[in-house]
Amino acid sequence: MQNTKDYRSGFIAILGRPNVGKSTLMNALVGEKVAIVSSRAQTTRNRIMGVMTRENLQIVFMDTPGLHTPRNKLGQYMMGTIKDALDGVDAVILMLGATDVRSVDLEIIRRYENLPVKRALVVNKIDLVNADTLAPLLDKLSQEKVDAFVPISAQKKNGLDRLVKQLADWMPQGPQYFPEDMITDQPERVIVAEMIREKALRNLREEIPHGIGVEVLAMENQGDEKRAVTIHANIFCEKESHKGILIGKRGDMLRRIGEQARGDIEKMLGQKVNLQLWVKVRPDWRNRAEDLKTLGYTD
Ligand SMILES: Nc1nc2c(ncn2[C@@H]2O[C@H](COP(=O)(O)OP(=O)(O)OP(=O)(O)O)[C@@H](O)[C@H]2O)c(=O)[nH]1
Ligand SMILES: [Mg+2]
Repeated sequence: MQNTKDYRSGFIAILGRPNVGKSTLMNALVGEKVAIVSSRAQTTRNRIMGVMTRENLQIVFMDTPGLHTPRNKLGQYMMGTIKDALDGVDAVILMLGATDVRSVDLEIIRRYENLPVKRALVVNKIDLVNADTLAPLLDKLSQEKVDAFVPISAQKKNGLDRLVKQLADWMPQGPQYFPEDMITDQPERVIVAEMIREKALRNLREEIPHGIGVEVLAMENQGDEKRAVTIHANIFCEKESHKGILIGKRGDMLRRIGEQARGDIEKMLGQKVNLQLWVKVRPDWRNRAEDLKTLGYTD
């Protein structure tokens, strides 16, 4: 651990509407996938820490669920995690997507105007907008009262060096909080559940993805490299009809989700994986305290 006067460190929360690319940015900065990503709004449900360690610098990022008006207890929990994420931060990233700037994005910028920390306005997904449209858009957004204005593409990794340089300048002198090889605070069991949920989000349509929750029940033989890790997990959904779609014809859908998740999990654990998935119907689980607790959505 370093602790010299040259060392800078601090905490930064990433805030913004659902689907603007907050988790994509955090993964790009950390250099590994610590938060799942999907084209569905409200993918992230927890505050997820991602640690970026560079020479004489450590920034601890807090990825947060997309800001929205909650419609159930899960949504209320998600919005609560944002308050927690802001506790003790040195700076915030306010993110919006260049393809879809709405008045609520600007309201969000104003909502955090009085935070006594540095604020960076980050316009993401610039790779999706042609130059003629982008120039006036950036011109307009750069009028906002923030401490830095940085257009990026988190996916193509454009503009990230400039962003990191700006954020590093804002970090106070401080200790290296976490060891160099630590990239997140999420336990492996939680990451496994998230990887399964990500594949469900990517393969399912319409309202079903929002009602999906994953509980990892057990991970057997972990660390025993000669054997496969056997992982048992429940996928929760809200209706009998959703269960049918989730399982698919002759189990096709569940098999596809399982195979895709298994690939990611094997890479992370460095071990062969035998994934056993079960589908459970839990009506209205997003409003039920017991179920929310089972799925880890409690403080
Ligand atoms: N083309 C392009 N797509 C991007 C970029 N950044 C993110 N995306 C895509 O945008 C979608 C949403 O990305 P996420 O990182 O999950 O967004 P988020 O803000 O974390 O969303 P929530 O967790 O729902 O709040 C995904 O399909 C990403 O692949 C980018 O710079 N360019
Ligand atoms: Mg996210």
